[in-house]
Amino acid sequence: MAERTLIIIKPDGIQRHLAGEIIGRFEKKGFKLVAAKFMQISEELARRLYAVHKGKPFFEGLVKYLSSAPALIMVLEAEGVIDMVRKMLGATFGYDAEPGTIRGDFSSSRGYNLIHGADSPESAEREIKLFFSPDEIIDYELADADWLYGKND
Ligand code: IDP
Ligand code: MG
Repeated sequence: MAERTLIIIKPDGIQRHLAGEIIGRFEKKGFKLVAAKFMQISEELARRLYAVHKGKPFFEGLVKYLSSAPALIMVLEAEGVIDMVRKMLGATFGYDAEPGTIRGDFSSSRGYNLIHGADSPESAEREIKLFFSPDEIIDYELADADWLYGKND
């Protein structure tokens, strides 16, 4: 099985009608969608997701933001997907993120940066478990896998 990562289109991404745009980028890149869930994240779950930031000045605002309205949570699969997704997100603050990245193209904000992506294999494993049970993650083949992941060496 190829590497998996967890992404969340945060409440501002849904409210600003950017979900299709964001998913489209990952689809076109060739990542395999293996799980998806649309839900309003509870405050408690937001606290667990962002536990590493507990105590920081922005923590309470972050929890409130993430749990304020529905979000779209997805698991994407591909070799190297964790780092590729992080590059596609761009820097944390919208105003710092490079054009061409999701945050760079669509966010001018500090904290309201549209999307979350796990930052390491350990985070990905932990975060996927927070949102999905094993039977909610679908194992299947993409018909164009040879073209998507082909090697010419
Ligand atoms: P990341 O999402 O790029 O991994 P982290 O540093 O892990 O960034 O921060 C988690 C989330 O917390 C960010 O995506 C952003 O929404 C929010 N955040 C981080 N730093 C600040 C801040 O200084 N002010 C407000 N919100 C922040
Ligand atoms: Mg982070």
